[in-house]
Amino acid sequence: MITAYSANTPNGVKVTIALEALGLSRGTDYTLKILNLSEGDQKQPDYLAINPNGRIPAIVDHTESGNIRVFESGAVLLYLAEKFGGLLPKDPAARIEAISWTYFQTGGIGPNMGQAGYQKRQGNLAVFERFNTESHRLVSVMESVLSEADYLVGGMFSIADIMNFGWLNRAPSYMDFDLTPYPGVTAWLVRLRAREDVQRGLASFD
Ligand SMILES: N[C@@H](CCC(=O)N[C@@H](CS)C(=O)NCC(=O)O)C(=O)O
Repeated sequence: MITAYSANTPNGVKVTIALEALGLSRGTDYTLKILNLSEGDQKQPDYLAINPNGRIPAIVDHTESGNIRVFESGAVLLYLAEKFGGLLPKDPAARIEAISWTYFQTGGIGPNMGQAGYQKRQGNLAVFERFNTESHRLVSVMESVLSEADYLVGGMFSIADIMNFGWLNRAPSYMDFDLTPYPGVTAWLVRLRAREDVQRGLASFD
């Protein structure tokens, strides 16, 4: 049994989409605990014992030999993919490519889009522009792949897609990100949104 700690945010939806895509059922295979971020649930001592960084998502795997905590969305998805045997290509080169796109998201897309949206709302337009420009550069890197492929890696839906989908799906509303120059990324978003596991993962927070 897995307990997932999350919220309806670009990082939070990754874990519920992954759990659903791996065929796990809410209530039977996993429990979802939704944290109220504006109330500061993520900074409470009981949650800091699960994620010392005080952010969502995180999971606890209640195994026979004890509880295993996993924090940082990339680590969570990698753990789930390895444990349940899906969402990662078997071929070693494609597997590490999927992990590379996972780091690409946590080191690039996430921080830059997060800052762009925040600075826009604060009215710091020069700072927004800096993060917006870098976000566009990063999405153009995704476009270079997705203009010729349905998924980021190995012709299959993987953790690489889920990691980046969380942010790309929200970017237009979160930071007024214009997807028009990226038809491959736009088609990939449409493809992913049409999947039932993605829909179930997104609906977990309704
Ligand atoms: N690098 C982290 C980022 C996690 C993160 O920033 N989560 C946000 C929600 S999208 C959060 O918990 N914010 C609340 C806070 O910072 O107190 C990951 O990929 O898990």
